Amino acid sequence: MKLFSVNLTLGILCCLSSSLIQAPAQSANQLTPVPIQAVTIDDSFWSPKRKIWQEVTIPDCFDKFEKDRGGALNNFDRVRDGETDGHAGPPWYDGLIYEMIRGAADFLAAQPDAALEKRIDGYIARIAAAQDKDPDGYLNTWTELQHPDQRWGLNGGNDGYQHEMYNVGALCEAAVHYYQATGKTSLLKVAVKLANYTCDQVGPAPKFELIPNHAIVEEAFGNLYLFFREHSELKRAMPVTVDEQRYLDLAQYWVEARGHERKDQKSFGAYNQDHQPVFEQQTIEGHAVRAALLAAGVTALAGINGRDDYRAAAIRLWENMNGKKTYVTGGIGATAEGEAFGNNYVLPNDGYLETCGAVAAGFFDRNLNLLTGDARYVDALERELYNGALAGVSLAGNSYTYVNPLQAANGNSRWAWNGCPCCPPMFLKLMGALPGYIYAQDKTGIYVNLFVGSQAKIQFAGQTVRLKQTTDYPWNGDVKITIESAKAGEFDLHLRIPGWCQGPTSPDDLYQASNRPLNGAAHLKINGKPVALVELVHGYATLHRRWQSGDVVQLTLDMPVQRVTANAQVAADNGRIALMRGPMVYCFEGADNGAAVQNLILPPGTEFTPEYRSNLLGGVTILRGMATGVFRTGKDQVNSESFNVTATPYYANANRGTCPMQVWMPENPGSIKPQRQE
Ligand code: FUB
Ligand code: ZN
Repeated sequence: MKLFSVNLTLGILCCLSSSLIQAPAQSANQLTPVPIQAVTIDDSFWSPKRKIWQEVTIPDCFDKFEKDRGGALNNFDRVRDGETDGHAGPPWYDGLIYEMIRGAADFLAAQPDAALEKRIDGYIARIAAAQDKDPDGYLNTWTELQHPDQRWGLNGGNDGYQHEMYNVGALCEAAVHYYQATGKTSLLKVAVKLANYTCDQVGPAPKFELIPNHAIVEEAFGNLYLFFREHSELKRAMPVTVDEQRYLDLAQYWVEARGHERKDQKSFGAYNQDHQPVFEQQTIEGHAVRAALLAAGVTALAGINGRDDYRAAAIRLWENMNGKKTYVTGGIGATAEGEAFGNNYVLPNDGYLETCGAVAAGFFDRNLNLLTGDARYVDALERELYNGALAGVSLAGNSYTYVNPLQAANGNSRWAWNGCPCCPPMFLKLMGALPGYIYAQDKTGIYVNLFVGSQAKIQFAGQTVRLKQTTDYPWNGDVKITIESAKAGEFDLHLRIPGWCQGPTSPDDLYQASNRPLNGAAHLKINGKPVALVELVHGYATLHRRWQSGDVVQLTLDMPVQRVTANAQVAADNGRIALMRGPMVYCFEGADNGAAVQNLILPPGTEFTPEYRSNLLGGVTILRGMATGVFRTGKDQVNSESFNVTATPYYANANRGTCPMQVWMPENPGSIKPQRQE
């Protein structure tokens, strides 16, 4: 356990008696999420963005899905009408529509929107009508229209491409989220019919021995199990018998059958995490989205079945991913070939980094925080939320990225639509879920995981605890939490102290801030009186007291501009630094710095000053400082000049046309090949 700071003065000692920061009596335990409906976000950073995503992005994506290549929604109508050809889009289009519904449902849960709900109800009616065409409740429009005799990739089908179990998983997620948002069971009825049919068909022999070609359904079936365990009254309303144990059994089969011979399916190899049994896999391999979603599923299942082999596998995969294969922005999946993880520490700055990868990693992080109660996983989630994933949608909300490199000599560009538009739905799923990620709870306490202005009503120990959080995070590290409980109550309040302000944790960390403060970077007050941060428990400062209505906790996280270096084994970043402030990773764009971005060096000791600009990029804190531009002026002549330069948050890159962009900057001229000055 890491000592954070010791700061005992006389005054502080007095208040320690009533607000003791405790060491844990037991190891970290599993956390329970606080549902979206219990949290209202009111935040200067997130609220305007969430409004754009709800009012612009969701309709934009649905409009584009409706029109794309004959219409993703029309696929359901074609099946309903008995057509036998003409599927629009790839086989995973059904899944992307379901993912859109899940994402939109979470936004609806936070902010009701009658027009959006009506639109989704219309889609659900078309989905249900397509399913009604099949006596078994099978529903996968690509297979039904193009290869009706090749369900599950059998009879010579292509189970690497068909995505049927992926589609089933996305449907189950959407159904549960739509019920939670609206109380409507329409999509749930479709989902259970298809889930039951899948359980009838797939599993250990004599059923078809098959695993999904793309993970998602492992966690989805685990959650469907939990959902019906907690809502047994809904089973009566379902059109088929619900035995939720079957969903859990099949989810576990899908994890445990990987890396083993299956009579009905050839191995997918490492591409689809099928090269070794999951519990033996030491490193995270293959297609990054599949791998992170599988690991998220293994984590979720560990929370349900309590099994150590699941838990250990999840932690092992995360350690490898986070410690050796994740970019400073949170991006994963370095190589375009197979959209895959590269080898340990191979993190080229012009890497692939699909938006879906950052989102999937965020889900994995979040599940591990719930499983272990450890804040380090929220540090990783936060990295995704403010950087790698957030970059995926333009500030206007209607154009998108598929890849998110950290260096683009000719600039990143955003597309209006893509042949594989998988990223916007994944983005909406993560950002839709945000209200439910801010807080968590266990039997004895409440956890403040994210610093987001919000009000929460948390059912805790027989009462409703009301919390109000106010903050200008991520631009400012002041966080105020007011307890607005109806009655006094004794409980722990756990505040995450982010890794970025704790100082280096180990020399092997993938990223370290060279000027990161070791001590005194976080300060606490309760009702105006300083409280010593003696030690952190699993990354949290734990405050135990009998809380009264009106109690105020103030957390101040110092936010110096930090020069971050990568582990020396990351060859791509040797001699380079990245700038961070708080959770935010910065980049240098041509829009501010001219085409000279690749010629800039930031010598050691260069100071950067934060300045908030309300009229830039929707309101951002920029970093201003001096850099040295190094240019070739003749065959062997190199000139250097000092420049005022501006760094902007990475997430906002590629919003001002296409221009060069770079995150990792050299510290000395030896690390670059100077270009000719234009
Ligand atoms: O296979 C479905 C989606 O398409 C994946 O998640 C993305 O990586 C893209 O390949
Ligand atoms: Zn994607």
